[in-house]
Amino acid sequence: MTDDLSIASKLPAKQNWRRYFSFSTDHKVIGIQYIFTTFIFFLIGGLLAMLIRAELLTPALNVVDRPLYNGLFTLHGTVMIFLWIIPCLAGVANYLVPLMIGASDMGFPLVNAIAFWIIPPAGILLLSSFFLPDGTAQSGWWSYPPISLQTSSGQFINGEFIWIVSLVLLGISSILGGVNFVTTIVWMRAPGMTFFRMPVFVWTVLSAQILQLFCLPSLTGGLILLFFDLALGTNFFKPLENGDPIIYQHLFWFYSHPAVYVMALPAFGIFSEIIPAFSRNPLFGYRSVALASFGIAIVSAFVWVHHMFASATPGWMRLTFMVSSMFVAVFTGIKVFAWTATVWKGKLHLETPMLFALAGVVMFLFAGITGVMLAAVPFDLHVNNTYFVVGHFHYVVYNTITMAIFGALYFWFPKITGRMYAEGWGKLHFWLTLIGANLAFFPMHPLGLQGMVRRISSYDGRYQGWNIVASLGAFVLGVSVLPFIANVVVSWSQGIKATNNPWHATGLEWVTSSPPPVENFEEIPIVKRPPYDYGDPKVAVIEPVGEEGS
Ligand code: HEM
Ligand SMILES: [Cu+2]
Repeated sequence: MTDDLSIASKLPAKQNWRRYFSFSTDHKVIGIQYIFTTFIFFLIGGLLAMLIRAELLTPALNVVDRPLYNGLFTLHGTVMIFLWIIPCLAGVANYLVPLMIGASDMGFPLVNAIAFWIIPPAGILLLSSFFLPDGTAQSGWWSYPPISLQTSSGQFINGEFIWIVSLVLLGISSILGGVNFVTTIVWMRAPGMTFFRMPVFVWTVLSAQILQLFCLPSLTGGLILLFFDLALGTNFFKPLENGDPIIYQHLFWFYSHPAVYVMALPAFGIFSEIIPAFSRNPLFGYRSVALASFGIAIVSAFVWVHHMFASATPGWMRLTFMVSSMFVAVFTGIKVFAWTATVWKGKLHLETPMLFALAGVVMFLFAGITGVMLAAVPFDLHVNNTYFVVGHFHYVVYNTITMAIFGALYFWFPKITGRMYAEGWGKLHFWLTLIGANLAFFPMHPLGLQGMVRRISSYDGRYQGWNIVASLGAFVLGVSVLPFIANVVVSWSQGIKATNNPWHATGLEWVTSSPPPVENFEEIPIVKRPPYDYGDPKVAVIEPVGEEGS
């Protein structure tokens, strides 16, 4: 394999770990800052989950007290969604999008840095509420009024106040990021990089970020009104004062359902890059997969009421949103079909990124089936607020999206660090994750069907069997990150040097050096053909400046 190209002759900036702790406007540094920071929050969110699972190992309340248990699940959910998955994928996209479209950086590098630097203080602020005398917010990650507006003593709730402020800050960060991604993808593509020559990952980021820009203001607006009710004595959502708490649910889910696809679309993009590379086969149905991203984004903006079937929703609304929700399956089905067809005709190489991607797709299928079940109103009314729902969404957020993130981190590790990771440790990480995740989250489905309600710290003894399995699985998941951390730390400093394109993958990021130089490419490449058509991007995609127009 000789991947050395003249285009990559510019040496990467001196590898100095200190720059990752400084204020930089290089999208690659910012991407790594995002990934590193959010991974710390992932570990913290995971620690909260371990405490939850320790409490649920036995039916009685014996590890924490009730208010603390409420705080644990509230902050676990909030941290995992708003400080792990959404910003971590923003970090992966930050690193990759400019490279993939042949740009030297993001459109607004300074805004990019500001969007990142909002996250650490917002996260620390949120977690600091554990040290308040009356504890953290306790009303779950939705923060529904009127519960979020009450304490046992009826006083002003500091934890809830902090929760709202940090969520608004994180929302501002996401909006800044969204503006930047959309601008960059629309305006900064290299000459010849038409929309239908972009890698599918870029399509998924574009659709996810447009969706985010469209929907996030609704949540931010809702949170500000909630803040007014909490701190300034207004009555928007207080039922006893003629307010309407259901309006909050609409404002909340108008963003928070699409948020699932802000997270899932880039994960689908990652699958669409990894699976062809390790099948040595172009992605089947590129155009359909690319366009299905927009299909998913559009449909998922109109399904939010499926979270409110049990909130005294009128019949016509239930019916409409049941039907629209099922449409999501059409577009995700297109993608699953394309990945299957790519693997079907391909020559499989089962290295760690591919294992994570394949397992992620299979478990997404399972999550999709339980999702369609939940979209059916009669079924949803039956299992609403039970562990069936918790099981369903952890198959999405962990077994699909977190798996995709790990796949991405292994896949682009050589590009990011210039070194190979250790395959054995990667496989160990994969198997521990696969076993742990299924042990932890599968049992939640039978538990929910049997009637175990979510957000309870003690439960009826007949539920204990499956709960022991789930807790053991959670502890396996806790251990599973250790080989990953060891692998990253050791391989980053001592791994075998990586070539420009160790996986024979397509896409402009594999044409430049590993790691890429400061402005990504020696000169901005001119794109002649879509990379997914060919096995070797350096031959197919790039032609030197001056030969355009043939
Ligand atoms: C280490 C692996 C994880 C374990 C063992 C775990 C476990 C749990 C459990 C047992 C609950 C239910 C608590 C209750 O209702 O009393 C829960 C809730 C939740 N989890 Fe996880 N989880 C994990 C990872 C994740 C990840 C990666 C996400 C990403 C988004 C996530 C998001 C949530 C959310 C949103 C809730 C709902 C919180 C609420 O009810 O307000 N979890 N988790
Ligand atoms: Cu939803």
